[in-house]
Amino acid sequence: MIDLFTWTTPNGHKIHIMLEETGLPYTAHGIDIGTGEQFDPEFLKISPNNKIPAMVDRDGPGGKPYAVFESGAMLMYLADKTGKFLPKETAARYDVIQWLMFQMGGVGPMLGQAHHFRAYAPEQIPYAINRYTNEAKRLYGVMDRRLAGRDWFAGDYSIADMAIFPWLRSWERQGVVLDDYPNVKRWFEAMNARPAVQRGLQVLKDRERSGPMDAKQKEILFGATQYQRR
Ligand SMILES: N[C@@H](CCC(=O)N[C@@H](CS)C(=O)NCC(=O)O)C(=O)O
Repeated sequence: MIDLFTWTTPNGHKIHIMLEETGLPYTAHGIDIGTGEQFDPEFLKISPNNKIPAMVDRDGPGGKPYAVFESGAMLMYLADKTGKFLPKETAARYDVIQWLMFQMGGVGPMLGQAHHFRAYAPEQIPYAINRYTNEAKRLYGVMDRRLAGRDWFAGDYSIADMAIFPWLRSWERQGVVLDDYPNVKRWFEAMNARPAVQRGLQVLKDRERSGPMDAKQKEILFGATQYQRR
């Protein structure tokens, strides 16, 4: 049994999708990052960077509980545990890992910043908006070229696809027009059509924030609470 500590955000959705695709039994525990639950000392023991997702595999290596944080590491752990969505053969395996790392180091942070400066920043800063919107568009271009003549990012459907997809769901808020990237759009629609992806997106949906972030939530995520020394 996996105890998953998560929320309804792109990094959470990656793991929901993987757990649904593999069929591993799991319980999703909501960590409401808008109310500061990510700073609970018990949560910090398994997620020292105060971010979701994190998990405890009650049946980890050697039959002992094992905790994992960082969604890329969690995807690799779950893939190795089940033997699914990450090939064993070296070249095929590293093809997937490269595109997983591209998501972790590029797509997530850069699209996140585009979203932040376009939607959440208290002032509209043209330099920041242009910088991250341009970077978002550049990354969509990289993905569009990669997906030309391919169904998936690296060989068969893999954890790389699961990692990238949730970040592209908010393309409008990143200043991107999906129609400008036809290969990404085709892949996105194929992802969206997968039943396990649809189930993954429903996890904790009833607790999802409705409407814009309020001042208290912004303070917790971007203000003094975030930078308090613990
Ligand atoms: N590199 C981390 C990023 C995780 C992350 O940024 N999580 C966000 C939600 S998508 C979060 O928990 N934010 C709460 C906070 O920063 O306090 C991963 O991929 O797991």
